[in-house]
Amino acid sequence: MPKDKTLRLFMQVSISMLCVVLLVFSVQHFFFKGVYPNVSAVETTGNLKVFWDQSCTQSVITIDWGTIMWGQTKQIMVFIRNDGNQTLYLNLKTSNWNPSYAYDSLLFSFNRTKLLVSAEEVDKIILRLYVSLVTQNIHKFSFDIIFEGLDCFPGDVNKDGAVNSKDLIVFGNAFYSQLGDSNWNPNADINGDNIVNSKDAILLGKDLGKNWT
Ligand SMILES: [Ca+2]
Ligand SMILES: [Ca+2]
Repeated sequence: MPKDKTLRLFMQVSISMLCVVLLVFSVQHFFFKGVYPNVSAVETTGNLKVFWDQSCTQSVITIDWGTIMWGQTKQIMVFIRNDGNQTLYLNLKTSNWNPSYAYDSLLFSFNRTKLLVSAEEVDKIILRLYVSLVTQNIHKFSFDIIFEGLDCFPGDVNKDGAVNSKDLIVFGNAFYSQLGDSNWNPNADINGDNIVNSKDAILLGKDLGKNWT
């Protein structure tokens, strides 16, 4: 084969390969542009713990949200466990947004409507991160997720997150009961002296009107 013909063939092959590379790069850039992989640190307080599995063998230390397209929502499933012997109020919040304005365009939420976590209870939570179309100037972000396990109000006798007339009814049913009685309710024994009496009523009264939700 003549030398100039070989050179021409080589040039044609090289240009073709360059075109393929450029095409692949363009397709990737067009279809996969969005916020880049990001990781959230996970913190817990109280007796609350977070795991990847329902058997609670793998603790969640960080959450990698991966690459998310603009206008999409990413969902990640975790499990929480109350390691204590008291019902906790779950307060799930975020902090340390970087850049700070990302907080306004990245919407973090979770699916759990029941905010109380019973002692030793394990429950599934779906965490969601929605990336709005106005985040196109954000290519890198980070934020922390904090699972707070807060103690319930002592006066919240029925453990529904609020201290109100419902607690007064439950408390009334257990009034003057002692440990072992048929109407004994440990939640009504607010001071923990194994009898439900006026001392507990006073403590309940101090919490009346308080509401976690
Ligand atoms: Ca209550
Ligand atoms: Ca008592």
